[in-house]
Amino acid sequence: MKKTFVKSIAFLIPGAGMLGCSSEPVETKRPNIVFIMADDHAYQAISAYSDELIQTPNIDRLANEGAIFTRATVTNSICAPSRAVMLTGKHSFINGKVDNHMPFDWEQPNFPKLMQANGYQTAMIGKIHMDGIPQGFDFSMVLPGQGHYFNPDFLIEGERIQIEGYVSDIITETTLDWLKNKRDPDKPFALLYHHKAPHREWEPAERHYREFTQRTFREPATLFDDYEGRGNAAKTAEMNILKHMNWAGDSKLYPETMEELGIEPTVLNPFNESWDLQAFERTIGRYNEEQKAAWDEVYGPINEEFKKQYPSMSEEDLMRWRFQRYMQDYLGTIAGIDEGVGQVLDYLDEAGLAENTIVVYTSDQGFYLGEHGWFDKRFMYEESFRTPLLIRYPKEIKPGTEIDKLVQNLDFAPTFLDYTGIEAPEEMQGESFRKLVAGKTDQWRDAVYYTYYEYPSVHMVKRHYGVATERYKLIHFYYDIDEWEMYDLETDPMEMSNIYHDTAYADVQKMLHEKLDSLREYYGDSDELNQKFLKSYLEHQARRRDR
Ligand code: SGN
Ligand code: CA
Repeated sequence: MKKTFVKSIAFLIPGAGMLGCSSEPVETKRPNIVFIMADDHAYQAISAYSDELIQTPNIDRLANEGAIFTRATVTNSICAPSRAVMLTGKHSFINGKVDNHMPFDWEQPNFPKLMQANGYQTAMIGKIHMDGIPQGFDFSMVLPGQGHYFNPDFLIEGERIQIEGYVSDIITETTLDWLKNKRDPDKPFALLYHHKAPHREWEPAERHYREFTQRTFREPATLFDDYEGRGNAAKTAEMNILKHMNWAGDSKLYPETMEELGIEPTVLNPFNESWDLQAFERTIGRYNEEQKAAWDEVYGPINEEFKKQYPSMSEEDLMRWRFQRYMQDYLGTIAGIDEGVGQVLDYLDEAGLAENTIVVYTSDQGFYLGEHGWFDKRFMYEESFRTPLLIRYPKEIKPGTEIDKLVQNLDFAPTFLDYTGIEAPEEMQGESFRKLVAGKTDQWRDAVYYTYYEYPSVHMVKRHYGVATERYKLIHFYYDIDEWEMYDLETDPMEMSNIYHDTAYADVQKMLHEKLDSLREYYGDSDELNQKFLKSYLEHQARRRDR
């Protein structure tokens, strides 16, 4: 594969700058779609949901001028599987992409392919996290795998190119360039604008880490959770900010600081993996001289201050310090996304496209910002089960709409197809929420189904599946454990106490078991399928370890 290094994105888009100024509105009948997805963006970090941590005025515009969903969830809270569900409208166990490691079959129908076949111009810019050239797009520029924050490589129709700069800015500039110069004004378009941020290891742009490292953020009530009252799945997960974060990559200690203080690199999971020191190399190690100097100027003094405090710090102090460090960097990366979203919305206004364009903002899943002492996702507990969802479409959605129904990422493909007047194939399992969000119906499903497979693996979250209604949740953890958990979100919104064995809830338990069974049957899931995926996962893992 040829590898090129460039300093500006203007070279990358074929025909860029050649169409001249195409600001006249496109075909007005069928709507355009700008589908914005971030990676690991917790709803707690969007001010339309909660303004305790950060202001996101541009993302909030979508809620103010359109709708906000307060209980949007995912079907499988992890990156690549979530994207596969989003594209195909099918549960993981049907589309086959059950975890980050299994290959994705690009041959199956997806909504961009269907739109392309029906006269739409389509583009995919940013993170997709799946091997193979994305199918269904007239133009694609994607990060290989997780991608890097600074000076990242991109795959442009198979060619690998390194671009100097900050990843969120490059993704936004490419998106604007596509809209301005590559878009065919005679066709409606579907544009997937997909950020890498705020994925671990949380590296903000220089202009933001200066600001955010000065701030102190509120701690969640469950930061010091001891996992009593729940089963072994929560107790054995490796997502604790104090115990399982890398000191170098995540908390931004220089390897020399660690050595000086005698801090051992973090070691994780039964395979005794540690990538603590390498994490520094693969993040800050990639910066050019100027970027590194700016980083040193801000993080150098943080390291110095930590060296002074460390000898007298208790475990509790360390947890607090690591939580603040985490928030400063995580939220700093979100500031970069919010600016990008603002630029894209401004362009839609200027070009006269806002009225006829559906703009969606979501994440591939939610994320823990210290709740239960955690970072990362994967669990069917609320913070990672839910995902932010905001949508603006002035023609159909009233400003300030709030929807608390149980929509899922499973519904994106059928919803977009519905808006564009294309029939969704029978095999798609989601439902269109077009009428719901337009206020034309309040009929909606009363329960959703969830599955999670990636275990044993990083963060050690056990395999599980479950059902959620508006009020209750029932989860079954299986494989090397056989435990049921049940929660009443009305009396226990933070999910601190498992009521599965509480006799006062016997009727609820029975009702949830029935719902779970019927949803598994309806969507085509079974214990046999779980066994099949487990077997291929363990084989795949054994092959990797043999190598
Ligand atoms: C990496 C991260 C994990 C994360 C997975 C999956 N570690 O392994 O914390 O859970 O990706 O994330 S890191 O130190 O390499 O960043 S996902 O968003 O792709 O599913
Ligand atoms: Ca993710």
